Amino acid sequence: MLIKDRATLVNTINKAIASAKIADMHTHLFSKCFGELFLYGIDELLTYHYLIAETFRYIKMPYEDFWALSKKEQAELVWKTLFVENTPVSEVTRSILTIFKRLGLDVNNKDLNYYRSYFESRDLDEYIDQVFKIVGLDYIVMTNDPFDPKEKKVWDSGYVKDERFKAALRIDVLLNTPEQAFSKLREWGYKVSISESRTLSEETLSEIRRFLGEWADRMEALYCAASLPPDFSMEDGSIRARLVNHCVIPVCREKKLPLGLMIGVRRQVNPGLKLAGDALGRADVKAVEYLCARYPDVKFLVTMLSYENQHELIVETRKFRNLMVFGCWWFVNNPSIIENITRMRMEMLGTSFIPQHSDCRVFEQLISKWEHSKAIIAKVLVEKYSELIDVGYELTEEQVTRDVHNFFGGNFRNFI
Ligand code: FIX
Ligand code: ZN
Repeated sequence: MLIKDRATLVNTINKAIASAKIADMHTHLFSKCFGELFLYGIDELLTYHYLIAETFRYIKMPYEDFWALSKKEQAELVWKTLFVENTPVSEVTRSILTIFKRLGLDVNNKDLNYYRSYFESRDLDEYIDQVFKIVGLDYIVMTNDPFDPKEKKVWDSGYVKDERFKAALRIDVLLNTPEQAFSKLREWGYKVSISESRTLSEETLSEIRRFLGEWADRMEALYCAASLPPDFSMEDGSIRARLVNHCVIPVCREKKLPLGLMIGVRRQVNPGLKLAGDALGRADVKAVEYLCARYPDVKFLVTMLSYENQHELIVETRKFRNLMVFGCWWFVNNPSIIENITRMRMEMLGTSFIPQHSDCRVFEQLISKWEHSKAIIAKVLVEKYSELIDVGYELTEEQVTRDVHNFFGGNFRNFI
């Protein structure tokens, strides 16, 4: 069916978005079998590290005193500070209101216990179905770290496969703190060591490949991933670069797994804030170029944290078919920036990219993160398609539906 006017265009885009089966390719959510790692409910929502960082903009309490509070008390303080004493206009505070609205709650009630009683009465299985349905999710991808003791315990015993929660093998510890990783690996029976001259023996490299391969199989990982600092380089002779070249790349190639690189995070610039204490820095896209050019038979999923890196990453993506740019990560996951990045990507990549992932840590955030992103992506699509219609291009509903479905899942599925 031909789209002739703007009203039909808007309607077609909205319908296509509503019918898309979303693949959320990077989250920090866990399936039910991970027990306490499955975070949901109002107290978890309010103690999300994005909200804690904002709370400290207003309160004078020393960091230690805040961390000494129970989770419920922390949530109460965040609530009072950001939702009662101040206006929730920031993206992450607005997100809480979106969640309330979609779940049919009163967004004006100031009594936290009103919300608590709603969340406490949820049956988890029904709730997972309900939220997946509200969002239009097919599946989400977890972040699975074999070096996390709480998580490893579940993989060792008690893991129950749930098709809605797929795995991604996360290797930050190996690449960013190799000494720490090696000592754990030795504990688990892998013969690895770093010599005094900081060389890695053939046996060590082979044992690390064995470790990665075993965990990728065990998790049935869709991809392997790491977050990296702004000074990430493949040409600095570092242990990290050697591990990537000699272990990570060969395993990704053998197992046909893309390598996800999330570049630009400066961890713990303010340790007092704990998880909320990370910042960012502008990185050098040359590391991405090096990998894509040197390993054309390996696929790379890349996102960058600094706003300043976004344009050059798009240019790299135009140069390499084995590179897929994804999402608006963390500090660039704000409406004004998402809009700009999405527009820039469409202008230089057409529809061959993954516009969003959610990065959720708390289950209900799926609702707000996707609702907000859908609205912005729809806005950019209206603008871009209108330009085609204005020159007399015959745009069809089928075309729009295909493009939208690719954006929200198809491009990820095809790439991996
Ligand atoms: O490294 C990551 O995957 C980041 O997304 C997290 O470390 C970060 O804390 C976060 O939650 C950002 O959204
Ligand atoms: Zn993340």
